[in-house]
Amino acid sequence: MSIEKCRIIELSKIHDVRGNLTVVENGKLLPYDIKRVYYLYDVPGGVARGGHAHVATEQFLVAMSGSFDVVLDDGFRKKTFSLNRAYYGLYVSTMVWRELNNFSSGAVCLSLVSTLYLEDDYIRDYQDFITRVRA
Ligand code: T46
Repeated sequence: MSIEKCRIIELSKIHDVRGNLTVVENGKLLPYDIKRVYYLYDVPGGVARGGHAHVATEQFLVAMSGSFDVVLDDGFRKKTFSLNRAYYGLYVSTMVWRELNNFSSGAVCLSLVSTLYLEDDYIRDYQDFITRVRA
């Protein structure tokens, strides 16, 4: 899958004197049905997460708090996205290697996922990934 499919998606921001509210509804904005939600938090400074690709899973990553970078690689091109607001996120398509790094203190990464958890969906070996995407 090409890295071109991966993109920032803006969410609504409903603002009033009490603060902001952002909503994500299934069937709207994201190009898949949300089947799972997980979040990364208390990530120690200097640590990277990810380091794999997914065969069938699509995800939408949001910096709910703080900031971090997402480095995407489709086997031909690499692109880095910096996430630091709760009202937009990064859509990550299938067969894209991702690494998350540069986590700020207090960063929380929310992920809205198209599949239930299945370890068989992960490609955790980079050479295996390159072989598959270049085949
Ligand atoms: C991704 C990046 C951004 C589960 O049991 N259920 C789950 O839904 C998930 C996501 C993980 N796990 C278990 C599997 C491992 O034993 O939690 C442990 C840590 O998972 P992992 O090493 O895959 O964590 P990350 O941060 O490297 O990757 C995660 C997601 O797995 C991945 O899809 O894109 O966050």
